[in-house]
Amino acid sequence: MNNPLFDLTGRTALVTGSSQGLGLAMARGLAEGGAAVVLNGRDAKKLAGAADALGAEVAGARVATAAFDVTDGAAVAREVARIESEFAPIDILVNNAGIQRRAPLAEMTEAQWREVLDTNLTSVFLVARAVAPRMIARGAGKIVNICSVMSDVTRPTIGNYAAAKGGLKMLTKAMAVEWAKHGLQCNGIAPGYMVTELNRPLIENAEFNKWICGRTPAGRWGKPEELVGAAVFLSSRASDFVNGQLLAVDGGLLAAL
Ligand code: GCO
Repeated sequence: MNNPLFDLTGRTALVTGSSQGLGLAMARGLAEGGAAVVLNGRDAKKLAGAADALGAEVAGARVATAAFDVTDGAAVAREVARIESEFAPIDILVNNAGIQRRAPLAEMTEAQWREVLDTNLTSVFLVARAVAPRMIARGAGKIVNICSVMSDVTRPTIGNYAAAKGGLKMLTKAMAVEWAKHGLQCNGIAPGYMVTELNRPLIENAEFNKWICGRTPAGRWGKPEELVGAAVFLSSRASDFVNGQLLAVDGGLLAAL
């Protein structure tokens, strides 16, 4: 018997950056948990394909798509209003959209810096600023920010990404301390090294792959679906008194020297 604390039936989740990878895996998990899901990405065709696949995989799933650029404040405001009027009020917001532009800091271009900070950090402010007032008016809402182990540690060539994810850890706490009194719970998930398109160059690099499998106590890369448990927990009534926390799903990486 499933514990009703984790039941998402009747709730609607918007997951940004969910046409593939971690976002799509979490959207699929939330749908399996009973939520209606709105997939987001910039490519409407890719989104439609992901929505069709998810609808075929999860019996009875309610799936919609919203193609917009999470770094475009006007588009974000317009699309959030459309989702709420045409589909359903957003009960769960998973801010997952993220990119990598790897380069040594001393050689990093301004564009590489700004693109990563805009997509991985500023976008979360823009989307939450559009969604949170509506959740506040309803006296309830769940915001789950996909941070990273790079919110706390880093390695060479990802200084822009680490700065953004470090900032996202603190933005998550800022949301919690301002919005908890309105019935919102704002928390983060910190994935470790997961098998995604964004990491394909690393996985295919034998030396880097060996290092990660040695650096991670579980001795392996994580699978996107291994984030679903944390996403369902932080999206459900089971986390109604949890706020401003980061839940690492990293195979023990952050626990190890
Ligand atoms: C890298 C990786 C990392 C991880 C991610 C884990 O270049 O080292 O892309 O950034 O994938 O941060 O959450």
